[in-house]
Amino acid sequence: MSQVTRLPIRLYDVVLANGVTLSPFVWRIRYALAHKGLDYEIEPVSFTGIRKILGGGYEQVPIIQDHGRVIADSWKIAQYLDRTYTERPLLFRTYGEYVAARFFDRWMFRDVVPHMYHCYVLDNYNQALPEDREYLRESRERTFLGGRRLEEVVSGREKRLPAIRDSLQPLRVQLAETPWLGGLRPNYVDFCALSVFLWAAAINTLPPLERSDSLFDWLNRGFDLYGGLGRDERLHPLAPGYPTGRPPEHRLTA
Ligand SMILES: N[C@@H](CCC(=O)N[C@@H](CS)C(=O)NCC(=O)O)C(=O)O
Repeated sequence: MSQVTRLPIRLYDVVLANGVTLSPFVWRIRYALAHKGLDYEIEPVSFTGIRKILGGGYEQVPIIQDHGRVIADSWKIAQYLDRTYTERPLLFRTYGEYVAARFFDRWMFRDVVPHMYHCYVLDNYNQALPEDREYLRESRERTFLGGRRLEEVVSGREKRLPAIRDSLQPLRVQLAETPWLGGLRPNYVDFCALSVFLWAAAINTLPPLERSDSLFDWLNRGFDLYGGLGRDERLHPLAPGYPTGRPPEHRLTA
């Protein structure tokens, strides 16, 4: 498809009251689009608004609209982008790379994200668009939290953070060996993992990491990718007193 005539892709994105991207699934698609060098415009939507867009029938973001085609689900979108824009850098250079990314994602969404979620679900609620709050409380308490109140679920979270930090050890060990989870360059595994931290940075009022965490070397490089895709002044620190929105000072003075 010619670059000259191509219209920007529309990316439907659930945002917080401050306009920041919330969903880790949307963050990874923002990385995917940037990796492929595709222009996109964000169409902000509320949680309660998802069912009203595109004629109804959609319940989750990300959704993209590209030349009249509508694609929902981050994995389907990533595959669509590779299939459609074959001349652009691939997200999955082999089928094995796709499978490895899916495997990695399954690990993170089983062994890491739910524990983080149980620390930040109230922060999410407090920072959601006003029209989403009632829906978020009701749906989360009923479907994800076994009927428990958000306040009850997050209670004592500071005591749970050390175990969450420990669960990230496979990332640290790998990143001591290779600069990226994708090896010598970032790939979709990096995008998926960085997106989990961007989700945490979007909402946390209690940073999950410690300033000394070796993960920051990779996180900082990852947030700086594509002109600083992960740098937004509205993001919260991931370690106490260590802003996410700005590149670290040593990089500014380098
Ligand atoms: N498997 C989907 C998951 C997408 C997903 O869970 N999206 C959430 C936001 S993080 C959503 O839109 N939820 C709408 C709702 O709960 O009403 C994907 O990879 O895109």
